[in-house]
Amino acid sequence: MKIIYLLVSFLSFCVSAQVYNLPALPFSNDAYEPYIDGQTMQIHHDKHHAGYVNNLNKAIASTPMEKLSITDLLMYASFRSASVRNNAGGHYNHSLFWEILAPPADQKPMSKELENAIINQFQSIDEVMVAVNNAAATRFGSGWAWLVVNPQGKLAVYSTANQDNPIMDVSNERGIPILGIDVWEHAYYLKYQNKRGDYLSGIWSLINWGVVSDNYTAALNNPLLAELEKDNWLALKEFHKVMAQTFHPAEEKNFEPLRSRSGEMYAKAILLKNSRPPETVNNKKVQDALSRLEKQCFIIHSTVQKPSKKVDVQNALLFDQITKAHEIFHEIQGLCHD
Ligand code: MN3
Repeated sequence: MKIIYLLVSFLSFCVSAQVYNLPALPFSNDAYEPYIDGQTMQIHHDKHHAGYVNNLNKAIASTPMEKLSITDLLMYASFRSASVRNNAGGHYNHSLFWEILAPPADQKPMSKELENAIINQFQSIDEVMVAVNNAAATRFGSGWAWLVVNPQGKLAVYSTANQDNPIMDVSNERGIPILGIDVWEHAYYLKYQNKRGDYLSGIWSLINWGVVSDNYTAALNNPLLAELEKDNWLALKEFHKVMAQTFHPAEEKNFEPLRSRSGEMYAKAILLKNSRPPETVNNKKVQDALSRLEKQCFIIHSTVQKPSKKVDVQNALLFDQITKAHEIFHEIQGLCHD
């Protein structure tokens, strides 16, 4: 009995204490030389990546985020704390980076499927490497350069700052990364110092195109691509933020956020009405709901601006009005996810 109790408490300790784990490097630290030195690999993996994993676990501990997948944490990064955004990104990005690197003798060749796609879009393998290197070389400060599959199923090259990546809604360009190059100084400084270009020339000798090819096939078949397409409506997200930050306090009888931001909410409703929805949801039903939402936000803003001696009565009216706006908003969201 005691053993079972100990076992259960040990297991629950493991589950709650460590949601994400540091993946082991597939090769020894010095297997990546001369392109990346052993000490850099060791510090990069054992210290930097481990730090992202530990801080991510701390940031989500005892919150509903413990139950979300890493892609959920990334996709809605704009709604998360800086700590979740940076550390979930850091963990995801480095996990991908270790997967695609291998000493030349351990690499597998590129698939025909990926080769054809690259030649179709970039003319040659060399050209895609030039495009990624340009993105990496011109990234100011710390960040990443990416080869992604975008929501249209095409290859694209992007770069993002810090530990952001194209799965995140904070990135204007969305897609599933299949190759990522770390251009933080911690990735190369010991050996290359300020010569980012030399690091970028060397790193291609370590890219395992076989793994990148597997990532390409997996990305094309990943349902996340369709989610990214629908999620790529920035005006809807901008409106969602104001709505969430005014409606939820109002539900708790705090009308101050709504009273001070009704003008901003109305302005964002106008921008949303005039924005271009993703192709798959650009239909009459959605357009009609957008018009109703704009009118409803105008009504709310007019109520806020009216002088009123009976604040309780006006708050009750405002609550009815924002509840209606909130319903129309969710109707639009629902139409997006049918
Ligand atoms: Mn790094």
